[in-house]
Amino acid sequence: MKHIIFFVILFFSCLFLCSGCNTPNRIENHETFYWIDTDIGFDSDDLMALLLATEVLGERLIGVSTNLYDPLEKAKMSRVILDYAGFKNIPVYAGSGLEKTSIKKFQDKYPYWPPQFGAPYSLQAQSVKNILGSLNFEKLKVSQTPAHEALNLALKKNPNKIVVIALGPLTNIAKAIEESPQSAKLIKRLAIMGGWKEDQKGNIVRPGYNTIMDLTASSKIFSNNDLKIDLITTNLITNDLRLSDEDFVKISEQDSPLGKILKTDISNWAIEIGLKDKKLWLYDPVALMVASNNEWIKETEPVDVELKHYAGAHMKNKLAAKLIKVKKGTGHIRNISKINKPHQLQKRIADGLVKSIAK
Ligand SMILES: [Ca+2]
Repeated sequence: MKHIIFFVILFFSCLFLCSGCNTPNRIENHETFYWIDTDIGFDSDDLMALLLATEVLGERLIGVSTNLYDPLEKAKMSRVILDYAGFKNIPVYAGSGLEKTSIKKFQDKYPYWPPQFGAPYSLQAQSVKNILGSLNFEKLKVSQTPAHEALNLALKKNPNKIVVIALGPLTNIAKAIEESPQSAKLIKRLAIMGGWKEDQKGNIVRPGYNTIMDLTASSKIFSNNDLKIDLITTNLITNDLRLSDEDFVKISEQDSPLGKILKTDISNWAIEIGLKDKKLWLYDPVALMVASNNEWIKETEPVDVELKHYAGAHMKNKLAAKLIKVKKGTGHIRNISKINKPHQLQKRIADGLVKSIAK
C-alpha cells in the first residue's frame, strides 16, 4: 500500500513539475543577446517594448538604434528610459531617418505614408521632456557612432549570438547589411514586426506599415537568403493582445518618472489615433516577447515576400496591395502564424510593464 501511495505522489509531482515546464516564461538561452531597432516616439507600443525589454532581457539587450523621423530625438528618448530603468550601460545609437523637416520632404522620402496623416507626430517625446525639462533633454548625449556601424561591430564581436528585433522601418538594418554583407549571416535571427495585413478570408490587403515606410530597405531584407527572418504580422495582434482598462489603471498608479512617461505617452497616442479608451494594441511588445522566447510561438509557415514600388499607393488606399506579393508554403522566411496562449502573453506583458515602471 505504501508503495502505491509513493507512486501516486510521484506521478502527481511529475505532472505538476511538467506543467511548470510548459509555462512559456523561459528566455531562449543565456548565450543570446538582443538588439532593438525602434521608431520610438511615434506609436506608444515602442516605448512599451523598450520598458518591457528592461524587465525581460535586462543586460542581454546590448544595443538600441532608432529610425524614421527625428532619429536623434528618438535616441535621446530611449536613453532616458534606459537610464531611469537602471541600464546606463546599454548603448543607444541614432540611426538613419529624417531630422525635423517639412511634410513635403517627409512625403518625398516616405511616399507610402498616407498624405491624410499630415506631418508625422512628434508629441510623444514630450512625455520625456515633461519629466526632464526641455533643456536637459536637448543636452542629453547618445553614442556618436552611426547605428548601422554599431550594429555591424556588435555582430562581428558576437557572431550568431544576436537576435535583432526590428520594431520600425528596416532602414538601419538594410544599411548595415549593404555596408557589410556578411552581417546577414552573423545575425542569429531577425525578428520583424511588420509583414502584411489579411482580410477575414486570408487575402492580403496591404503590407504592414513598417514594411512599406522604407520599401527599398524592406525589399533588400526580405530577398536576402542569408538572413534568418521571423515575421510577426499585424494579423497576430488580435483583441486578446490589447492593453486593458485595468492595466492602464495599474500603470497610472505608478508615480515614478517612468510611470509618468508611460501614462502620458499612452494617453497622447490614444488621443492621436482617436481611441476613447486606452486599449492600445500591443504590437511591438508582442514582437519583443515572441523574439526572445520561442515558446510563445504556436504555428509557423514558410513564406516568400516580394515587394515592388507602385506610384500612388499608400497604406490607406486600395493600391497598397500592389506593393506586396506573398508566396505561402515555401520560402526562407518564417512567418509566425499563430501565438501560443495569447491571454497569458497579454498578462505577462502587462505585468512586465507595471514592474518595469516601478523604478
Ligand atoms: Ca514601432
